Amino acid sequence: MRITDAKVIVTSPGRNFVTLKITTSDGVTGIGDATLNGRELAVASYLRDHVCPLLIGRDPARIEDTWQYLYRGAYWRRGPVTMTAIAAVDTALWDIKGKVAGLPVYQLLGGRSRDGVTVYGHANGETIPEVLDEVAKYVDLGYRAVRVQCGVPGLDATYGVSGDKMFYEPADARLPSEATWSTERYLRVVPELFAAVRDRFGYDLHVLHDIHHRLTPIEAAGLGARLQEYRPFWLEDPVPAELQDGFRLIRQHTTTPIAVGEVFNSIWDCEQLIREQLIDYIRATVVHAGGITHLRRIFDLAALHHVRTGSHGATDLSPVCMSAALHLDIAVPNFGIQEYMRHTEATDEVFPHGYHFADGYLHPSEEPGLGVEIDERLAARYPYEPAYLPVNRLMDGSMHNW
Ligand code: KDG
Ligand code: MG
Repeated sequence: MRITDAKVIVTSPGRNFVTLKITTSDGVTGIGDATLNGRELAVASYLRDHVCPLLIGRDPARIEDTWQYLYRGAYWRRGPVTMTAIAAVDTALWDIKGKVAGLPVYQLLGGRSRDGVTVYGHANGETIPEVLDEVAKYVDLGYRAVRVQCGVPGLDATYGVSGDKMFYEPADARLPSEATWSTERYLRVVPELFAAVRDRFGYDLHVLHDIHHRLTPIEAAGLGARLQEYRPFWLEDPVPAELQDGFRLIRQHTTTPIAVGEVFNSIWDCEQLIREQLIDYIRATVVHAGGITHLRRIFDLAALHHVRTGSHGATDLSPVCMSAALHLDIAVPNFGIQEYMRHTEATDEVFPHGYHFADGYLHPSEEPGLGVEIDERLAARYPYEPAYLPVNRLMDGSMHNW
């Protein structure tokens, strides 16, 4: 069997998605997510212009060899564009392998390690009482874990707080919108938020929070120490993670668990963080960290160092990525939790899939392969729409991290 076609499909059913579809000489098809929010067309071009021509005639069964070919063969290693493109090829090849074997991909990864994949949803609001009402909705839906984000008094817009509660979409403008940030104000409100959540919902619910790269290590250390009594499940992305050493400072001051990795694209972004046990959860994803093959390598390294998984699962990761993530989540020994932001109905129609939510868990599809397809006719009805993530400035106008 040989690869006969590799096609890039860009569609925007409410938001942009890039998908790679590979076809074999036996007529088997596989798909992989290649969406890089706000930079979608760079990956589409990398695939179309530099990867698809190399796939034609290759044996689709040779997943590891193809991964190494694209990684080593590019000469320019790593980076989000390259690794997202490699991920799409890798994911599509796992899909094909599962279909050829007649097995869901998780069976090829060693089979189930658990019955379901614990997921967390996003509860957010401008005010703390609004957040509490949102948490209640998730609890009613059966969620066992909820991320809480609230507006910061005095700031116009805050990361994680949205108008549409169920389908939060941060890439919301044709040019980047500008938000302002005050660490001092933020640090005042978060302990109040946690106190209120624990007061109303007790300690059985897992409560998570995303700092979205905005603090320095010592600020994050202080916040972790303050929140410890409310037992957060994790604090996510406390600081930008280019400087892996920075996390040591956080560790010296708090036992609040730390999660990081949604912007990582290779094992080298987290090698020190994992090896020195500076984090508790690794949030790298199938789509941005080199596919199932490379993410499993990261998860295996993590397992050796008591680090559990907690993959990113925002709306900009397509149902193809979510399907692939669930096959890994159900199989790996060190699974922790999976983020689950629901996609809109239009997105679900373009990407019909077999995974489903029940009682706080997601369950991967039992279909051979990944259990997700793309409806190309429908996809063609939603042309690409330029959309950027916001940028962030301090009160005095300096650029900050969004
Ligand atoms: O594209 C960026 C989003 O996926 C990101 O801002 C969402 O931080 C995020 C999260 O934890 O879901
Ligand atoms: Mg995040």
